[in-house]
Formats: sequence, C-alpha cells, structure tokens
Amino acid sequence: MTIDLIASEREPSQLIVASHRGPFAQQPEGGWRRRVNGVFGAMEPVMRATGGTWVCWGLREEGEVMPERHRTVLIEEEERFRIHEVLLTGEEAKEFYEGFTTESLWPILFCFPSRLQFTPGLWDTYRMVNERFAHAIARLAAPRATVWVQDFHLMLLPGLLRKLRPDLKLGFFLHTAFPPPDVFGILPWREELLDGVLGCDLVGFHIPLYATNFARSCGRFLGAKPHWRRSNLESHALAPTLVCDSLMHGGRAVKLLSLGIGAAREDLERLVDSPEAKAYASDLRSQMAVDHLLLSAERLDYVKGPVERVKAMEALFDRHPEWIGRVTLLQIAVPSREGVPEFERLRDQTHQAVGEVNSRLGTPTWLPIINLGRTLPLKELVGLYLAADVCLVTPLRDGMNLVAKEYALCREDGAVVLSEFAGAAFDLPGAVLVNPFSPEHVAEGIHTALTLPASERKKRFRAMRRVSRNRDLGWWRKAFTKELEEA
Ligand code: GDG
Repeated sequence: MTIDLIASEREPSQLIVASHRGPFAQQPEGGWRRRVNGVFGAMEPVMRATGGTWVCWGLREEGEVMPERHRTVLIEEEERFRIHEVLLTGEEAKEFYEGFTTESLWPILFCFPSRLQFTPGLWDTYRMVNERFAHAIARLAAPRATVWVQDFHLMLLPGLLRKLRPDLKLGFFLHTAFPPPDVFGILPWREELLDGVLGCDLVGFHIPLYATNFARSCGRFLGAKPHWRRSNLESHALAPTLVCDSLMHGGRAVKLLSLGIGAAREDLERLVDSPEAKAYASDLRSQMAVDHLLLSAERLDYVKGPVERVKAMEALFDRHPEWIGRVTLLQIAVPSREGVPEFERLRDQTHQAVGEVNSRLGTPTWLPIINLGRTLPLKELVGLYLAADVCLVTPLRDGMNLVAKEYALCREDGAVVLSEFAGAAFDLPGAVLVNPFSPEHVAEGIHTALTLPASERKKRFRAMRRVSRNRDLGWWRKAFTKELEEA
C-alpha cells in the first residue's frame, strides 16, 4: 500500500480521533512506514473507513515556526483522512512519552507498582500536552462533532475539552488494563486523571473487570456514584462479580462500556489469500526441519513477559524431553520504547535468556528458540501465522492482545496458549489458558496444546475463529460509535 501525507488547509471536522501518536512514521530514506502498535494498527483501518481527522503529536523540526501541522493522508493516491499534529520539541516529547506515560502510568495500569518511577516536573509536561491537544481539537471540531480519545496518554483531554466545547460528543477508549483502586491510588494525580476521563459521555474498556476497577476508583477517590449490578459472568480470573454500566459524577451521567477490540479482518484476509503469504509459510516450514513450530509476536515490553516465556520453553524441554529437536519457538520481539534504559535492559535480558537455553539444549541442526528483534512486514507476519502450529500469547498482563485474535482469524486449525491475564482470555473461548508467571504451568499448557486430540483441537479452534471473525475491528468500531451516539 503506498502511503503519502500532503500539507493541506485545515477544515472543521465532524469526527476527530485523538491518540498520542499518529499511525505513520517518516523513514530516513524517504516515504512512510506504519508504526507497529496495537492502538495505531487498529485505529488506522477505523479512520480509513470513517474519514475525519486524527489528532496526534509530531516532532517540531528545526526552524519550524507553526505550533501545529495539518496534512491529508493519501493511501493508494486516494484521500482517506486528515492528520493534525500538535508539535512538541524533542525535550517535551521525551518528558511526555518516555517520561511520564512510560515510567509512571504504564506500570500502574498494568499492575506493576514496583516498576513505578516519579520524576519531578513530568506531570506538568503531561498536563501541558493534554492542554495543547484540547485547544487544537476545540478549534478543529465542527459544531456538535464527535471526538474519540484513545488511551492513557490523554486522560485529561476529555475533561479539558468539555470545558472548552460543551457541545461535543466525547468518547474515550482505554487500550490497556485498569488496576484495582489500591494500585491506581498510588498515583499522586489519581483524582485529576479520573476526573479528566469522566469528562466523557462514554468510557470504553476491553473487558468488564477493567470497567469495574475504574468505577471503584471513581467511587473511592472522587465520590462518584456507580450503578452496580450483579455480573452473572462465569467464574474466570478476569470476571468480576459486580459490574457497572454507568456512574454519576458532577451532576452528569457517564456511560461505561466493555467492548473487546477485534482484529482487522479485511486487511488480514486479503493477505491470507495472497500467494505470497502461502508461499512464505510453506517455504519456512520446509526449511525448518521441526515437527511443530511455535510462534510469539509482540512489542518488546515487560508486560508481555518475554523472559518468562523463554523460561517456560526451557521448562517444557526439561519436563518433556520428547520435544527436544522436534519443537522450535520463533519469537518476534518488535523494538519498543528504544532508548528507555528499562526497555534496553529487557532486550539484553531476553537475548541472554535465549542464548542460555540455546547453548544448553541446541544442536548444530536445531535451536529451541529463534529470537528476531525487529519488525516484520505484515505479509510475513501473516505468513508466520499460517506456518505456526501453536501461537504462544503469554503476557503477564495485557489489555486485550490482538495477536491471539489475528492468529485465530488467519487459520482454519491450530492452537493458542493464552495467558489468563490477557483480556483476550475473557473474549476467546477454546484457548489453552496458562498462568504466565509460572514457567512450569506454561510448559504444561504448551504440552497440552501440542498433544490435543485432533477433534478436540479443531473444536476449540472453531470456537476461537468464530469469535475472531464475528467480533472483528469493524464490529468494534460500529458498536462503540453507536453507543457513543446514544450516550
Ligand atoms: C495495546 C494494548 C491491546 C506484532 N509484531 C509485528 C506486528 N505486530 C502487530 C500485531 C498486532 C499488534 O502489533 C500488537 O497488538 P497487541 O494487542 O499486542 O498491542 P499493544 O501494542 O500491546 O497495544 C493491548 C491493543 O493496544 C489494542 O487495544 O490489545 O493489550 O497493550 O496487531 O499484528 N506487525 C508487523 N510486524 C511485526 O513484526 N507488521
């Protein structure tokens, strides 16, 4: 797909999507590439389908005098949507992204308080960036336009916008998990953050547990009044007994919605049907002389548990030596937050763990784990989905996890070993659920997936595939926007 961005005059927009970054990055050699990330990957097809303006931040180039940049996105030379960038200096961007959102918000939202860091002054940058987004959107939005804010980088934005433009319809979707109040309450800015999100008419989460945790925090820290009802959900590590569909705050009702995001079915199916993806898969399988290929694909991030997964593979070979020489894990670790020391350490720890297992168990003709630390073109990733017998999705915690859904959507048969702490475990029936904190537990899950009788495996996979196809990205977008219209 050819992508181009051309400078254009700004025009009032009826639909605005705001996320901290845009979907495309300029390549040093010229041209544009897609950023690899669940949120941008999901919102770009949404914008292609709906049009409108995507507001994000961009880097202010040397000598650039305008505070914002407005462009039209051409895909295959056709105008699809607009991108409006709020320009930040390198220092502001670093404080906002690598600083506050990465070191303070990310670990709390995923329940890793021991990784939390506070650097003085960064909260002010976070607020300043949210304010700049609010002023930009207040100028761009047509009367009574809809604004759909994405994710935790912009939690203050809805509250700020409601003050500037009370006529707007405001929705927010959180792509991460949301922790219980005892963990969220660690943040010294908890009240302002929650109050900011409650500026919306509708707040969406992947699964009911996150909505419940959010409502409990709003009740505890803001005195908001959630309407609780019994959930009647089946017992599950991610199923709350009480759920909340709306709450009262500051004299207004705010609707809460649980709506698990789905995979970009049309784009994936086009690739699955392409001769290239099929040829890639069959070449790979004939070159890799193993009975079973396992696959994991993710951004390199401690929440995804890359080192824990390597330990689980080692436990598999120790507990079930019959798999030695017959099973290989291909682990794709897309670079993420490059330059942040904690993430660079994680990359080194992952390489070291893979090296130890490979040097202990590998042979001149077989490696237990192949680790690729780079981004593959999407058609190759789809080729890998087609080639892999089992997809390993074992994050320590994850908002949803699209890889599990993409794998299920691309194939007719296979197996998914899935962390019980990924939102996908709530959505996807048929996966082999495991506790990712326990290498032995994951190892047994992999063994189970590899030895499922064919009829049982097919039955499980059919259930998974049905959900992934029916509740795809288009379904998610339509369901969210319908709820927002009615809010
Ligand atoms: C957040 C939440 C939530 C992966 N490797 C390659 C590649 N990918 C693509 C996959 C998938 C996406 O990246 C990753 O999806 P995740 O769901 O793991 O997303 P996160 O980036 O963690 O983002 C997450 C998501 O938002 C959506 O709400 O599910 O819980 O953390 O689409 O296909 N794509 C390419 N090459 C790769 O090597 N091209």
